[in-house]
Amino acid sequence: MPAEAPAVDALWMPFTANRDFKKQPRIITRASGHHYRTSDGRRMYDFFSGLWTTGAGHCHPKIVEAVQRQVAELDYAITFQVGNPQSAELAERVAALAPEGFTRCFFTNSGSESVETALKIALGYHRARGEGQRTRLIGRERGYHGVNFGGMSVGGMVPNRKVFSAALLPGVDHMRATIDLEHTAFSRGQPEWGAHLADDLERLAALHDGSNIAAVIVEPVAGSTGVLPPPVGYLERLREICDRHGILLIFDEVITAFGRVGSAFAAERFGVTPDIITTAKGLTNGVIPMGAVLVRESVYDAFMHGPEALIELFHGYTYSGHPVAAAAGLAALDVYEEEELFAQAREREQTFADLLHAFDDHEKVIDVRNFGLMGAIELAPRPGAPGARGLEIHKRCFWEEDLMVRNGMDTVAFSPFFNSDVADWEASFDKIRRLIETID
Ligand code: PXG
Ligand code: PLP
Repeated sequence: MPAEAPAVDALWMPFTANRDFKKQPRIITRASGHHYRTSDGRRMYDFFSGLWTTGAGHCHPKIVEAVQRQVAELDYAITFQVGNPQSAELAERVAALAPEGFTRCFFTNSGSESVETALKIALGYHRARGEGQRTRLIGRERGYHGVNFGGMSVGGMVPNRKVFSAALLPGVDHMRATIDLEHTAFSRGQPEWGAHLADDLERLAALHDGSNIAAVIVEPVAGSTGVLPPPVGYLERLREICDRHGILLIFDEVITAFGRVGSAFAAERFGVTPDIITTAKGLTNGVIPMGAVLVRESVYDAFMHGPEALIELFHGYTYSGHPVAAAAGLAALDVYEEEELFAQAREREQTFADLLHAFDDHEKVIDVRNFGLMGAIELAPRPGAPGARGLEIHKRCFWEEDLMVRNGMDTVAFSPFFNSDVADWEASFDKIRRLIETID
């Protein structure tokens, strides 16, 4: 074990192979800009910018200073029935960045909570409009919507659903995933094939009757299940079908919002406007946990009926609109704007795509996918040991190459900083290529 690594016995690590991890814990002790410092003193390039969170770089002085100032001034204030200036201002700022018509913002503490909130808003919306029969929810295979019961239910991540199957929400269906290597492998950006998969929603509307469906939730670009960009025309078609049947369209933008696809929201980049947007991660550049659910004016308005003394949406978290988190959010939005980081991400995306797709003809690679600053290289599984190659790349990058990358099974994923130095990408991809060549 490295010299300064802490004892990790008491820690139950999230989404981690705990026993394997504890044999040789990978510990980060400091971060600055584009690099981490490990417990054994090595400087490591972060090719995942946190966990899709930290596009502006680590320990940005403006955000650090804003948090320090806020925590000394108003550490916390009761959030139910009483507000604070930071959360009110952040709601305004986020709404101003959002696609036109998104005027209201509900704060949470994570992406998972944003998803639960969005699903509850969808059900409440229909009920408030006298359509309480609209209770069915539609997700998609290979979707990831966090780990709480609603999000797991509409999600399509199999291991996450397997153990908890008895407690998943009833009345949920899934559309097919938008990936099929036979047709989509090595697409640059959006695959040309696959718009017709949106018709799965039309089929479900025919099966259940559209008037029973409350909402459909998708990630505009699926992230954690391996970077799956939407086929050309797919999101547009989903929007049309939702309109035809009065179904709310929820975009889960926990990864894609705040610059990851070179715009404030993927909705803006794709020119498709949903009814509800969930966010988290980049909202504070990852500095303090916080999420936000944005809704169109008409969604909010539907709730604003009945006696004014009564709560319209029976929902909220102790930390909804936490002043320190909101101060981090305000500072992050300032940094994004002042440093034109969304445009910087957009400027770099072609170079990133070129470097990724240089792996297209490698014999161990079965797919390469990209959109904006999201990228994935899918390796052929080692015969009889699916996932082994991916984990080995992650671990050897950490220990031997001073490089942080993430793997999900045999897919190695990349989430670079918006203001990355291209030379760092080149050096990192050289390391990845060497590793892919040397693993069996
Ligand atoms: N929705 C989406 C689209 C996400 O990507 C969540 C909801 C849940 O957010 P929280 O904050 O509750 O984790 C996410 C989170 C990965 C990875 O390996 C991705 C996420 C989380 C952890 C790992 O790509 N996304
Ligand atoms: N469990 C108990 C016993 C609580 O009192 C509360 C909040 O008051 C919660 C759970 C929910 O916590 P949070 O509001 O932080 O999500």
